[in-house]
Amino acid sequence: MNKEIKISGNPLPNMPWEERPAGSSSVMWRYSANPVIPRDLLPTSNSIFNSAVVPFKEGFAGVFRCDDTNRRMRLHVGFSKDGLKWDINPEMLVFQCDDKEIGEWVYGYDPRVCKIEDKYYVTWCNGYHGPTIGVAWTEDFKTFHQLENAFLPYNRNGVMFPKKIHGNFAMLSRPSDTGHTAFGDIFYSESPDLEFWGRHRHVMSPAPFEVSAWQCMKIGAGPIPIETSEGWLIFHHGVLHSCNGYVYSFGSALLDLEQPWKVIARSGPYLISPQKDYECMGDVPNVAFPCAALHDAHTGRIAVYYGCADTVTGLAFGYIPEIIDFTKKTNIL
Ligand code: BMA
Repeated sequence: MNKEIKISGNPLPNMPWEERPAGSSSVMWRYSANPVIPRDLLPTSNSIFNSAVVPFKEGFAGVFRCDDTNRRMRLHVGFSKDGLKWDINPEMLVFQCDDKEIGEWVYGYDPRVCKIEDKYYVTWCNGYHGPTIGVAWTEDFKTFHQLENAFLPYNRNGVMFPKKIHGNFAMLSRPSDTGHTAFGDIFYSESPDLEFWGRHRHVMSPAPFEVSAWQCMKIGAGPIPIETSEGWLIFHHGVLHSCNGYVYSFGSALLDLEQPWKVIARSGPYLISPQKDYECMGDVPNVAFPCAALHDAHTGRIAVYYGCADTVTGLAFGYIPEIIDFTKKTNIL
């Protein structure tokens, strides 16, 4: 492990962890007891996937995508002592909102949770005349205050940075169309107040097919970026359009610390692609879709939570310095 890389964040000795299996040389490896969250953890859940977790108090809290047995896409709050066994509230999350029109619930999916100073910000794909980015904050995971949607429809995969950049809140997003979008680049935006967003900058396009096919059709940011001395480490999903449909894998990239729309390096190979039964079989086969990560700044350990086949939630482990080395060594820029 490269000891010179500095990783910001607190020590997190109680995060979920398993060492790399003997004989494996993979940069990231799966939790041996995957899936960590089954589809039917709630009596009313069809599937629980593409969800967000953060350290909270002595343990962990999260906002989970739970599609119910009407197949309505909803968000639920959950808590865990160890990040593995989750207690998810059977009642859906209801946001408080001063503006009736914005606060009217239509659907919500693919949440991210980002801690900035003393608040936890939730961003999610929010139904408002099509998908756009909903934004809310909480301090206690009980009351959630919904703000204005960040962007016009259509947009998805809104991922905030864990600190202000140039004094502004910052977010990655992926402008799209009404659904199952066949294109998509990652963009960067800033806001002084979480209401007005601007200074939009282009970050990354899909890769050329002959260079890195797993990310050649569309891409989107996943977990909250991690600040390191080598740049912001991000994990992004990428999509390949096969003769049998879309295949979702994920890889990594490093963004400039001061100008995060500038990409320093981007992995050619994927880190995780759908290969296990629970990633290849389910409501949407062949999907590995990361939305959150826990990391221990002291040891460099990281645990990525990813949706599997739009049905269950999996965990994959790695060491941040090794992932950074991999990103640089396989850089396709
Ligand atoms: C994307 C989103 C994700 C989903 C993926 C695969 O467009 O809808 O929620 O995991 O498709 O179905």
